[in-house]
Amino acid sequence: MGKAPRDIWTHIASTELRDTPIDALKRDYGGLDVDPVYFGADAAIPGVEPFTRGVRATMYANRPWTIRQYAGFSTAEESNRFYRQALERGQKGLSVAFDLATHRGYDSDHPRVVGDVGKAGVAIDSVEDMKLLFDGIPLDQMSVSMTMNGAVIPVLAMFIVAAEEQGVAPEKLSGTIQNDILKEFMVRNTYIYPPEPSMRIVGDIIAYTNQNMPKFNSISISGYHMHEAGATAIQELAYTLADGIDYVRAAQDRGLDIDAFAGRLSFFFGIGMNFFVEVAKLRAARSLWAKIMTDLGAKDPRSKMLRTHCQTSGVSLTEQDPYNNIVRTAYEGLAAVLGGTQSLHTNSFDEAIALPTEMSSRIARNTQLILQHETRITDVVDPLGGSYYVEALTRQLVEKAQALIDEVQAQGGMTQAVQSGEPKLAIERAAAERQAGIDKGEEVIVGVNRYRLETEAPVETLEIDNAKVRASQIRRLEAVRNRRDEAVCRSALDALREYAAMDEGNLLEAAVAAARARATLGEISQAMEDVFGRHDATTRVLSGVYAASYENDAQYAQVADRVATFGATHGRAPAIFIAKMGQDGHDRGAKVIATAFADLGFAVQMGSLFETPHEVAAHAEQLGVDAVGVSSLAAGHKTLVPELIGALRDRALGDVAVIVGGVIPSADYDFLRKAGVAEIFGPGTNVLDAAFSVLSTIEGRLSNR
Ligand code: MLC
Ligand code: 5AD
Repeated sequence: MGKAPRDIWTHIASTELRDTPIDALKRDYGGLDVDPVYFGADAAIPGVEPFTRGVRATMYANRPWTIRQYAGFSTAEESNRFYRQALERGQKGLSVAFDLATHRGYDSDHPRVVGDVGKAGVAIDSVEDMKLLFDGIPLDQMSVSMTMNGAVIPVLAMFIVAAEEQGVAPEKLSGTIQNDILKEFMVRNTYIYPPEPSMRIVGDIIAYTNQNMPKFNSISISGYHMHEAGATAIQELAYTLADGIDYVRAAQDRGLDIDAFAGRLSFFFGIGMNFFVEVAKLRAARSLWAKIMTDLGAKDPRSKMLRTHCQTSGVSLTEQDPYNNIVRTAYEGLAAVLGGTQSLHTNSFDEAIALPTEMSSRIARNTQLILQHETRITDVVDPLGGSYYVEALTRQLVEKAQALIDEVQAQGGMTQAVQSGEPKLAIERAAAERQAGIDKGEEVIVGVNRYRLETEAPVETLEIDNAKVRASQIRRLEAVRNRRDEAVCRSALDALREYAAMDEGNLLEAAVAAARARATLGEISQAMEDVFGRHDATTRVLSGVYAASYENDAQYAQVADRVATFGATHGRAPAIFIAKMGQDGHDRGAKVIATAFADLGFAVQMGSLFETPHEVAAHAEQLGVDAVGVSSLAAGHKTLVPELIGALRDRALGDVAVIVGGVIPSADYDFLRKAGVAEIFGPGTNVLDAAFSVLSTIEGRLSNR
């Protein structure tokens, strides 16, 4: 006879509760009696494999999820000040956002990152910066998540050394390093090295943390960025778990025992507006992972627990009527919690405009504090368990994601699939279809394609003077280089290069020595680049997807006709070059525009990621385009766009129309127009309207010639 579900649950719950009696979790809501958990006939038990109902028996009734807001901007001092205030005001864990220069392994004085330093996150060049970042924050007590993938070796090494110099040994460090490179090649684009050495780095980090940092989560296997790039729930689930399989195999291949490291693998999902689907997605993820890990040989239940962080969706938020975003984020946060997340970031309402201000981040944090302290939803474990609808959705997601995982496995796993580019294209297809649905009004976005305001009141935004940040970083870099023992630093870097070349030794271990000797992030990164090289991805543009979504649509036909008329008049199609400049790898918008414009009849060329303004101007000249469309989502526009316009003028291409799209605060519109930008399109722009408008601009310029 098996034990009754409630008895099994009680047993596990008692260990989680230690000295607290279970009855302490009971609640009285004004005469209503509430238990910490409810069971149905199906015997699914929270805290028991396959963990569909949650990885802990007691979940939030014993310990609420961690309020962990992702943040970072400008210098280490400024970010440190921001963290300390957030912690005083109710935040429970830290989560560091680095700037794109750091992500891509460049010191702040590198010529390719002039527009990026301190912009989308905090600039970190050396251990000295890292120490300032955590000044006054005891690293043996605070769990710290670091979103770092490309430059993961120098950043984790600097974190370890900063803690060491704070008197905290590695075994005391708790936190998470994202260290998920496969999704970088697919959607997030902050890779540095080619896939193969990149996978070695992931393995080295799992091995090092397994040995030296038992409380540290070695990886955060992320679906969030796929979600943001437009993936469906099935794609997000399947590709993320399939990435997880490859990481486990990579660690097993180097002789690690699965039960030794698997308990420190963690996950990260995006939570959008399709409320019940998002709840079911987390439940399905746990159940799928438990089975996958069993199949891979795990025995310890802890190895089979999918523990996850969640972040509400950035793409679901709008530039128009931005206060609506507070409401959206609250619902998304609720879905993450009802899905059983361990840790959560709720976005700020000014997301589609700029980095959060102190005010908008307070509201975002309070959204979680209100969920935890006022709504009473923490009292009962998995309150949606047993809902006919949620259970049915969960089962369907399990089945369909499993089918896609099987497909990926049949093709040799995710490392292979990523190199073929198939998953990336599948996600881009889903993104283009979704955009068409929004443009056609089939999917309603309040304040954007329905109930739009005639005039928008501007909101205050955070502005970072990146020239100032860069100058101060350069000063500190010089001081670090002047003060260090050059010979010690060189020999540490040589050892690291040697480890890379010999395919032997642990790269993180070597980097810790280099960081201690005050080698900079750029130098540590370069030592490995000397051996591994820098990855150069080819950009592919889909065709036909946008057009297919618009079959028999009158407005679409009208715009396509006008493009055709242009062709008849000029003997060629209107030509546009779509550019991504600086280290900003957010390419969903650029890809959607490229696909749509090409389908409408434009001659579209898309540049590679990470180009400089001068490289873009050279392409524009070579291709003889009418317009350059710049997509900017990482706040580099005020530096990079004027530079581009200057470079075009230098080539006597002053009448090529420069068009900017992406996340641009309205306060910058004037600045950009004065610099010579012809048109600016923010988030929420209808793509057909944009195409029409761009065509008119091009025609206007041609008739003025
Ligand atoms: C939890 N605990 C319990 C319990 N619930 N104990 C008893 N009863 C319960 N009910 C214990 C846990 O076992 C653990 O201890 C401790 O409490 C902490 O709980 P946790 O659940 O592990 O939470 P946390 O420490 O917050 O870890 C969550 C995580 C981790 C595992 C998901 O990986 C994490 O914090 N991830 C955050 C990732 C992140 O912030 N990413 C930002 C990405 S932004 P013990 O001893 O077992 O550890 C991004 C954007 C971009 O990527 O693109 O730039
Ligand atoms: N500070 C706060 N939030 C950030 N995000 C990205 N960078 C930062 C930062 N520096 C959030 C946004 C974005 C998601 C990837 O993370 O919500 O959509």
